[in-house]
Amino acid sequence: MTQIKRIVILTGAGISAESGIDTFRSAGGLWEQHRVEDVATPEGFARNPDLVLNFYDMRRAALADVVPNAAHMALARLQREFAGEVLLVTQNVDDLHERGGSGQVLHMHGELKSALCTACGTRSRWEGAMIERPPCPVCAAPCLRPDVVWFGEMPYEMGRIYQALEACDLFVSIGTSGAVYPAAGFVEEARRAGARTLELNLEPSEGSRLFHESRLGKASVIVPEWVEEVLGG
Ligand code: BV8
Repeated sequence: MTQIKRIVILTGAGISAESGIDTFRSAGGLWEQHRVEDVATPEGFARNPDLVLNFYDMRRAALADVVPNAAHMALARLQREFAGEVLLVTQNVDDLHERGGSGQVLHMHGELKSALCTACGTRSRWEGAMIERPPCPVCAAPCLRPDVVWFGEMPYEMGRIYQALEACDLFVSIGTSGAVYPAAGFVEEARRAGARTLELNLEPSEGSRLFHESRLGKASVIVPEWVEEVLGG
């Protein structure tokens, strides 16, 4: 394999599944319990803010009951030990990559542990519930919403992500169904830039045929194996 210097990794809900966090599209997953339109769109939030605040309050509180798994730890090891550059982009809003030891994590769809003030636009670290309409830490307005990117909203740091995709030698997609854009299109950007593309997933994603290589299995097994390979351990 030619010398790999720059790796871009994209993770989705599948990497947190074995930690006990529901994915979106598996049976009984998050989207089966709620209609996307009701809980993950600005229109749903405007229509019924309590429903949405509760949905995210529950998911934020549930973070206390889960721990990172071997896949999160393996990616943190890769970031520590790989001689080249690693950009870890996640679609997940949980904090398991950070708790698994990853220093730099790019949450393109925001984070449960962040609050966005709809009055002053400030994003603040946030641990508690929002249902009681707590004051914004900066402007004190009772206007906090989950700092999560809903459907129809622009994901964060797209410029930085596309720059990294254009410059990478290897793009690895882990635990995502490839159902949501623009993340689902990253594999094509990487191929256009001449990068090798690898998918590590429990089952073939919607974009599987776009990857040079696709390995099927549980993230807690195949991600540490792949990291071991890359580090030449
Ligand atoms: C935007 C945060 C533009 C919220 C999320 C028609 C065509 C194309 C696009 C569109 C279209 N109509 C609308 C759009 C755009 C839309 C979109 O893509 N819709 C889809 C449904 C067609 N996208 C957007 O709206 C995005 N914004 O386009 O903005 C724009 C332009 C100008 C100006 C303004 C805006 C924003 C989308 C972000 C939505 N927010 N999450 C929250 O978390 O509550 S989406 C959410 O679902 C995730 O973040 C992720 O992105 C997405 C997919 O979820 P996955 O992570 O992949 O999880 P899933 O359950 O689907 O799959 C899990 C996978 O893991 C499976 O494959 C499974 O096999 C595997 N797995 C399970 N267990 C394991 C495992 N793998 C390994 N090991 C295991 N143990």
